[in-house]
Amino acid sequence: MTKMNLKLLKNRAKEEIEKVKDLKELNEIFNKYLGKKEELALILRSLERLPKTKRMKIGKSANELKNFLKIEFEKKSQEIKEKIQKEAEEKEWIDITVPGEKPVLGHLHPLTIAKRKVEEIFQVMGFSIIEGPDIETEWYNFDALNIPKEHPARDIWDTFYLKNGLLLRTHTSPVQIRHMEKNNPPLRIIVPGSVFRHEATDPSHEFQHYQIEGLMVDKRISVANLKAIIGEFFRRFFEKDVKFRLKPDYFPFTEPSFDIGISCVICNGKGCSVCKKSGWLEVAGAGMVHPNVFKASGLIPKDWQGWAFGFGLERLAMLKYKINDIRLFRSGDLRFLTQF
Ligand code: FA5
Repeated sequence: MTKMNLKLLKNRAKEEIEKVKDLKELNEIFNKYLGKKEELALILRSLERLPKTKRMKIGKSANELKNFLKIEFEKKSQEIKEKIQKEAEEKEWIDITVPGEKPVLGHLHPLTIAKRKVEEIFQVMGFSIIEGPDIETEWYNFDALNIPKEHPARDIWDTFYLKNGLLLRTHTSPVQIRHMEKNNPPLRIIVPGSVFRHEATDPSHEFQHYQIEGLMVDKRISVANLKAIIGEFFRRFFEKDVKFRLKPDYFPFTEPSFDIGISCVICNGKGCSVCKKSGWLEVAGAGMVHPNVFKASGLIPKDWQGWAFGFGLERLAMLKYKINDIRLFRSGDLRFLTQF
């Protein structure tokens, strides 16, 4: 073994280390040169057989080479690791100044917004919110409301009958009876809920819509109370003074009965396509609770007076948001829904 051999070994190792591309390859070369049974180890072990002076000289050079190679391997290993990290950083680079993409969030349906507004207004005026079943008996939907079998009013409130004799309620008025059966006056309730009708659809009619029933019962309740509450409700719902009127109408469960109309909020009562040029829009039925309704609920008619109303929630929302076709509410059309 000569110094010359060590120099050749050093150059060969240097060259190979330089060419290395990854840590696996580097590890293989490390073992090749510095492994226990490999070239340099063998050289160091063979020194024992050399004369002392030569052994010292060659031994020193071999140890220097060993240290040199260790440093070279370490340098190369560091270089490869930095390269890997740099490449990863370049790949995963994030520009934290780029504006973020907003997640698409849903929002409340316009009918829910309107319903909550109505509920809030009546709650502030001391009304409780009561619910009743969508599937009703004929008794609650008709008979108890003074609409016996063969009464012509059953035709205008025709509905969907289930096979078991039950039906989908046509209005929220059955909840008047259900509530009065279980609660003694004085009463002040509103009843929001779905109702169903066997009816063709058009821009202002759906076969399913929401109603808000109102009921107030006490000792001395009159149409004046009805007018005052409704006037206050309109003012708060439309956030402006709204002209409204009670027009005589007929409902079997109220006497006298009215149609509640408001001055068209779209044309300010001048007459437009929405109000069919009349300047008025019918939004609810109402009246003084009929004695037969008290009787059917188990109350003595001469002891109590009360009024009731039934608003169409869609009609209210159409007027508030200036929507000209009721069918848009359940169309699922996002162009419509995202406006709210
Ligand atoms: C009734 O349903 C009565 N129960 C209202 C009532 C309650 C009267 C208490 C007296 C005392 P009517 O069928 O007119 O009445 O409906 C009431 C309101 O619901 C209407 O003024 C209208 O705003 C709305 N409405 C009625 N039919 C439809 C329909 N097909 N599509 C959308 N809204 C409707």
